[in-house]
Amino acid sequence: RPRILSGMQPTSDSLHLGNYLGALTSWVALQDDYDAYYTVVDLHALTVGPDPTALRERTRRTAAQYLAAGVDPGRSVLFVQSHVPEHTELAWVLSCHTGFGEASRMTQFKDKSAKQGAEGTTVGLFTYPVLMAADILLYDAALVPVGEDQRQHLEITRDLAQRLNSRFGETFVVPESHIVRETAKIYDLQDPTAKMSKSTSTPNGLVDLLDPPKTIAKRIRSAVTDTEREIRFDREAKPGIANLLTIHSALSGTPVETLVEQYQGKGYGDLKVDLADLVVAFVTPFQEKVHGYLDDPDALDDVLAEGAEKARTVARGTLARVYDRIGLLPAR
Ligand code: AQP
Repeated sequence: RPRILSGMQPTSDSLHLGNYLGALTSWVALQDDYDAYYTVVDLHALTVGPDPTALRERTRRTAAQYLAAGVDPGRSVLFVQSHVPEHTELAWVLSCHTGFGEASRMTQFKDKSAKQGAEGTTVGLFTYPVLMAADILLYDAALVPVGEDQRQHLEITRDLAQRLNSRFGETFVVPESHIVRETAKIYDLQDPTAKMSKSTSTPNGLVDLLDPPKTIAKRIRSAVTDTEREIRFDREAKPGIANLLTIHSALSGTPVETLVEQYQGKGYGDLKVDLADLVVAFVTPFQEKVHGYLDDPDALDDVLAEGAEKARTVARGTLARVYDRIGLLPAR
């Protein structure tokens, strides 16, 4: 079976609906047909300067949310990035093949560093995409299920793989991104032209999966829409309604066109109330499962230890291959 890899940063107590619909649902769907590796990328999270206690807690919480969403450790390898030191070792090698200008052009770096200013921006944030490339290339992943915002980082990963392959002979599998068009970008409820984001959304724009259901319902009911009355899918003219229809369709499994027909003659309020019910019906059992996993941290840590063991076996093999190709003297 071809391999896939993906990960999320433990930078928040809860994943949001964008993380879930943009990436996590694909992870769950793909684990039958692929040899899947899913990781909590705690080393990436260091780029935001987290509080140590919060980071440790959020790492477990993120893993618990993968499990609650349906990532099955019997079929997929679930691990924490820092448990596999080969990620940072390969990242160093790749950084020596990444152009300074090339890394400077990454839009996520440009956006985040613009907000933080030159003094607040770390070298870690700058080399973030190189570490991400290492995460992927270490597992010979053929496919990487992510949301639209990661497309550019996937491109640089492919460029690096091809660059080293042409310099040193076949060394890496060149990965493809797997971006589901419909849910590639879930938007902020208060600003439906901006992506829903852990770090930049205002609280009311965000649907955190672990928020109290009442809060979630209220946020959906007060989502920004437009001054018309007609429910139709038009991303340009009606981004708020398009976002609500997208979320509804992804959670209910009803195609957007069918929803539009069903809501003919009804108002925005009807759509919002139904969607709030739908999201609450999803998050309620989800939250119960997450708390079940968090109530038994030993069992959770066992799952992660087993995953790290399996991941390291693959990672060691790839790193040895790379070190050999690039001419590092093997240690006796
Ligand atoms: N709004 C979104 N719609 C669809 N997919 C999304 N993803 C993130 N936001 C949306 C996808 O979720 C995964 C999380 O990756 P990450 O932890 O590296 O976070 P991120 O991409 O940086 O986005 P976040 O979670 O909102 O954090 P911020 O914006 O604070 O950095 C990825 O597959 C991503 O594409």
